[in-house]
Amino acid sequence: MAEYTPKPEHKFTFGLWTVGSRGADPFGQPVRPTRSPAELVYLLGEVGAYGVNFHDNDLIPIDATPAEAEAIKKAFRKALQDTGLVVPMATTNLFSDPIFKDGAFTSNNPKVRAYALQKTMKAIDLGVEFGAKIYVFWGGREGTETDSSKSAVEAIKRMREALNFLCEYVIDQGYELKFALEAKPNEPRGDIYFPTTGHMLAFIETLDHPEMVGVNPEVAHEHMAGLNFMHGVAQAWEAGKLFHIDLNDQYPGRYDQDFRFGSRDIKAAFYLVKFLEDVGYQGPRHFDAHAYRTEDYEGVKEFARGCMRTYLILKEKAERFNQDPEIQALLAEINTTDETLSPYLGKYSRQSAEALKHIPFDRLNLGQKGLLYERLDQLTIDLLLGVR
Ligand code: GCO
Ligand code: MN
Ligand code: MN
Repeated sequence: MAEYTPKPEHKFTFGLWTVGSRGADPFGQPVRPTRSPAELVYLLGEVGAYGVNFHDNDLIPIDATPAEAEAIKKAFRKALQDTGLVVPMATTNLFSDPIFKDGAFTSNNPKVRAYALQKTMKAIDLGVEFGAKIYVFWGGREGTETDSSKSAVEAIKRMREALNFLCEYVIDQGYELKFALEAKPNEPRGDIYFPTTGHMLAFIETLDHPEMVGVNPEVAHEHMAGLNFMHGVAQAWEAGKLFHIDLNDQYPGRYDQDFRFGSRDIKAAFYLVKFLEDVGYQGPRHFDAHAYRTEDYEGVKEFARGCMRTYLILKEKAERFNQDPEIQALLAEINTTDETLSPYLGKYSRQSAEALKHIPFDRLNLGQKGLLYERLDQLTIDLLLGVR
């Protein structure tokens, strides 16, 4: 039995805001004391993570003096050196400060939009200073409670303008940085623009530098919308746009739970891990989740270890699925080939279209044939439940 020990090659990362979450919620105060960014890096080093990500203000408080900022950066840098952790991704907090109460890049107020650009440029500089290669945009406040307040079309145009501006900034600075857009349907806004990964993928193609921009899909965000997360990830992958991924778990139809990866829907988590491993996704596996509010920092470590352990267990299960003779025999039987039909199933030609119109098909027989999926699914369940 494998040990499920996290190693650097697994690229397991956590945000400062994840293990640093103090457990506050809309109904209750923080339950855990503040830990400094450097202390959180040591915690992540202890549990075996590969990297740490941050929002500008997770590292440097929004009203820190230059001297305070330098001291924090120094301690953080030392913690990175001591632990060997890297910073693969950085992002901007464009949602906590009251100035962003009606959005940042999509705000109706040009002063707010300009400030959001300024804050993001500085945050990009900070991320790059620590080696970030991926820059995430999560528009937590880019939305509405009342649609009488804003034009939804104008909001899209403003978002495009901001991203085009920031792509040019990155190019102009000579940074080696890619953007990853993260969709979420709601929370904290009543409705957030670009609610799913699919919306983001369509939007990216309208940007001036689509090659610099991909997506950062998050399990919880697509589950909140009742969607199949892996399908969205597959579409992003197929489009060459899976730059980053946020792993956690979530019951559909509930508040934003940010549970430990794989703690809710093991089957969905399995298909996701299997997908990422089968296609050879090389990016970070970022756990954007936090420990239950019931926990102290020992519980936070259990939470972080659990995210990585579950991923590695599911990775092993995926390998077993791929090697299981009975499962593979069923798959071979399901995925039939028929050379005589290949001329019609590829690219269109007038000739093949005309010929296809005259091919006889045994429609009734094809419709009656059972497809073996019950057996296949039960074998998958047996495997996941450890009796296979
Ligand atoms: C959320 C989001 C955030 C973002 C983060 C990085 O639901 O709050 O998932 O955690 O991922 O701001 O951009
Ligand atoms: Mn989230
Ligand atoms: Mn996220």
